[in-house]
Amino acid sequence: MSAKRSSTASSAESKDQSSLPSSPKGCAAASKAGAQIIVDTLVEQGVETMFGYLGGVVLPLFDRLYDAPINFIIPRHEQGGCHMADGYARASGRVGVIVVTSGPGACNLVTGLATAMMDSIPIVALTGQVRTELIGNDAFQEADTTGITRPVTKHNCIVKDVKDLARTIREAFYIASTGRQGPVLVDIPVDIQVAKCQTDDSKELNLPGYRPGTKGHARQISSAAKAINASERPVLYVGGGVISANAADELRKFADAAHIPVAMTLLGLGSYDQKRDESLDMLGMHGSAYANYAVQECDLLIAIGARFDDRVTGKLKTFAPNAKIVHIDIDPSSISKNIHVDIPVVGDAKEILAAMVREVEYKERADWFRKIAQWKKKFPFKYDKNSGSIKPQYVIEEIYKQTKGDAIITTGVGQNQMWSAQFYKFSRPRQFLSSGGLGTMGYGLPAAIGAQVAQPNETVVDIDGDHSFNMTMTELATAVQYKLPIKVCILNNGYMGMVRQWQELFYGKRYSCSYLQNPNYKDVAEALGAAGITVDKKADVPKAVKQMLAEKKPCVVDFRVEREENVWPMVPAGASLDEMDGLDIMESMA
Ligand SMILES: Cc1ncc(C[n+]2csc(CCOP(=O)(O)OP(=O)(O)O)c2C)c(N)n1
Ligand SMILES: [Mg+2]
Repeated sequence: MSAKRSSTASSAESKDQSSLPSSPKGCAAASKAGAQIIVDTLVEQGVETMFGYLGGVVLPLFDRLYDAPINFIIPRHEQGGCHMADGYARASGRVGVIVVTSGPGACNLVTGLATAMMDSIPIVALTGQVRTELIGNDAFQEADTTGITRPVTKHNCIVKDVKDLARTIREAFYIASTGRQGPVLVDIPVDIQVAKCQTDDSKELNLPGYRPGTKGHARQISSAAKAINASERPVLYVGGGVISANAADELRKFADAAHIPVAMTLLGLGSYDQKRDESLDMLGMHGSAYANYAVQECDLLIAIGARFDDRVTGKLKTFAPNAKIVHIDIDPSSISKNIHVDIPVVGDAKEILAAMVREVEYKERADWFRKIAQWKKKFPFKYDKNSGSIKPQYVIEEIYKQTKGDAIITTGVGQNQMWSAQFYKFSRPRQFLSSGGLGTMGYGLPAAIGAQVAQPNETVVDIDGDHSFNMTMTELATAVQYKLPIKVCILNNGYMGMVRQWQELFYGKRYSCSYLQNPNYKDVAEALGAAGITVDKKADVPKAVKQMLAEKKPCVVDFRVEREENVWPMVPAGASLDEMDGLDIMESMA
């Protein structure tokens, strides 16, 4: 998988680069070209795998990658590559790296960067840029990459002097992976890649304005612990920040020590074992009734690494109306942003939970846990098991059963995503990879590829929607090329199902433009060199899942599921968390 086998440079483009100046003013003894400095700094940062796509102004860099000890994965579209870097980062906890060319290459990154930004995923994106002297001239394939990506990156910059290159890349890794993590983009004009300079081995960072704190304030930790000890009905509301902080162990110890039930956001799934009695599973718009009721009735809500997103809170005014709110977060700007917080604790969740566990007391809270058990019994996630058609929830349960709950799951966006969150029970962090904040259709397949690259020994299953899959399905060719045995389960309802559900419920069943004709996915899979299976009978589901799991090639299974199934429960947009639709429908099911 080295760049050696994959890179092909056109001689015309190569010639163009060779005419570039090689030693800028102000650089002492010329020793290393910028492109080599980039590669050496990536290796120094521990990069073993990266994703990216060729183009004129990154040819000097790709030439140096030819001999580099770095695995290189070439997607079929830069958006796919960025989601791969994102899936790699989420599955491994490391920084995902992507390199693309200027103009169209950089523009194609925008959706991937915004996806990573909204979900706080560490990515370093390197983009080629036209020669420094041409910037602003509307040169061929010039785009204002830093301007375009400023709102969708944690930080970005352009390197205008080769002497700054190594330090800038080190800083990019540092910024991406510390504090509230996120994507960082470094734009590198082609002349800077060619220019030679003595390297800067000092490894010193120059970031006076960026000092993310990690230790929570001791007094704030004590007041939070005091509030917990005084609480009769506490609930933990846990987000993706706990996974980013690698704090799942500390969370379990803390929840056990203080005896508090745990509700998770979509991105928080996996931070606490859902098989445990104290798990309330997911909260929010399509969360469990028991999580939502518990939040509405709690007297203390302890948010950790979560940001009070509207899909979680419903109507803000009536969210957790009886609760004092503790908010533990690394990002001070998220404190009291959407909702007033009574006790903020700013810092790293791992350290804060480890400190807080020493100050909390175990309390039985028998009435509270009894009430929760009743809600859990009365309102489990449910679907009609007696239906003759293939219910999408049944497919997910079967995948759960046959993977023994141990697969890495990625998703598209829509109903497929919500059912995956509801019906696959996650037990460990970095097991569920989904675009939560931006809600990017097309994320599932490339993210699965990135996850499989990061975790070659795990089973990686993309549970996808037909239309989500349509958006990036060309990446199946990437999975085939790199022999990545990912599984894709398309819950094929023919519809933009989640959109159709809203049209059914809120637009009088006027299904305006939410239906598209799909290709035969088995044929698509086979044409791209993968295995393909079509399932149109309920009885064939277990056999197909078994065959898929045994398949050595990438495998696509087209499950022709019930077309007009809905996701329940549902808190309509703008309603209070306890105003859930569909509970009666769920209760009436066997
Ligand atoms: C890139 C993008 N475009 C549009 C949307 C809006 N949207 C949200 S869900 C959805 C339908 C998804 O359809 P499908 O992938 O088939 O999933 P289903 O809901 O049927 O499971 C759409 C269009 C989106 N989230 N992302
Ligand atoms: Mg669909």
